[in-house]
This record gives sequence, structure tokens and C-alpha cells, in this order.
Amino acid sequence: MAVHYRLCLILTRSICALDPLRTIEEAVQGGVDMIQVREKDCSSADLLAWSQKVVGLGNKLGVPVIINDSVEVAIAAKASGVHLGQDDLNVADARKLLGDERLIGLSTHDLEQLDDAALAGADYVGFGPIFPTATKGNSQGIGVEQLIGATVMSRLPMLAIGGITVENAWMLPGKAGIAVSSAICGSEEPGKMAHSLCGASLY
Ligand code: 3NM
Repeated sequence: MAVHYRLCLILTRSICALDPLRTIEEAVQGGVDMIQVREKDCSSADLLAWSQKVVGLGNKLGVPVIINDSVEVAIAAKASGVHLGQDDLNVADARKLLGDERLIGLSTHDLEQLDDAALAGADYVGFGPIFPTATKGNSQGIGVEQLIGATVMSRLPMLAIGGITVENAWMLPGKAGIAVSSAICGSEEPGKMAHSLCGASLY
């Protein structure tokens, strides 16, 4: 199913300026409408325990919680879905495990991957990194023009991702929602930051 979200918070505990659960609560009040749990360096047991907490809070706040990379943790934590990278389990196999009710997001980095994502049956795609970002291994940005081209051809809802801040969000095309990690996690006022990002983006 096609699902459109305006502002996804990619939550990593270690970069949160505040308590991570408080960051979520304030960010949702500020306009975040999807949470993605992204923890690259923790055990499966820790990821599951943390994901269960976030899913509990997400249910209370009425926002879907998506787990980065791990289909099994998404299922065990009763999350709303999973977000996969190009090197993770492929979308078709993840779909067999998750069923049609849960969301599958896929990270895409060029137009070919974007096209493949629709064929594979993803529900939405991330597209980026648009701007340079240290959050994903100091990646260079692919630029706003690529994103504009992608939104024209995409058959799936898109989240622009990578280095998005209040200062540059206005440059993004209104057809894409946005996904943000450090700008909100690193803020001592995540609610205000989320609100400003929503105001700055044209979505
Ligand atoms: N994925 P920040 S860019 C997790 O291009 C992630 O697929 C990307 O964090 C991709 O908002 C990225 O701090 C980093 O730049 C997003």
C-alpha cells in the first residue's frame, strides 16, 4: 500500500541531546509522523528491548514505528514495519515474512534503484543522501536536482534523506516528505526543530 509521511524521525540513541523517549514525544508534538529506530551498533537483544519501548510509545502517540534493517526484530517488537537498505534482505523475501499489513521502506540512491523498488513491492522509498551527511559515513550529497528528477518518475511515496536541516529543507520538492536524524536527535528542542522542519519543507 502507498503510504505518505511528511516527516520521519530516524532515531539513534547515541546522538540524542535529550533522553531519546523524550526526543520522540516532543518531536511528534512538533509534527513528526513516523519514527524509524536505527541502531547500528547494538546486540539483537538490546535492539529488540529498545524497539519494544519505542513501539509502545509510538502506539500511545499514534505514530508508526519502523525498524531499520531487522525484519525479525520488527516482527518480534510488533512494529509497523521495517526499513531496508540495498544490502539487506530483499523486499520480496521481507514481504513473505512481514505480510501485507506491515510497511516496507527501501533506501534508494539512484533512479534505477527507485524503479526497482516499485517493482519489488516496497511501500515507500528513502532517496538520498541529498546533502552531505556525517550520519551515513560522511557521504557526499547527490543533490536536489537528482531528487527532483526522482520525484517526477517515482511511483512510490518518497522521503528525501541525508543532511536535511531547517536551512536547506526549503530547497526540496514538495512531492517528497523528509527523513531526518541528526537535526532532530541532536536538538535540545526537538519539538521546535520538527515544527520548523515542517514549516520549511513544501510537502
Ligand atoms: N540514510 P542525517 S542518508 C540513514 O541516503 C541515512 O539512504 C541515507 O541522517 C541514505 O539527517 C542517512 O543526520 C543519514 O543526515 C540521515
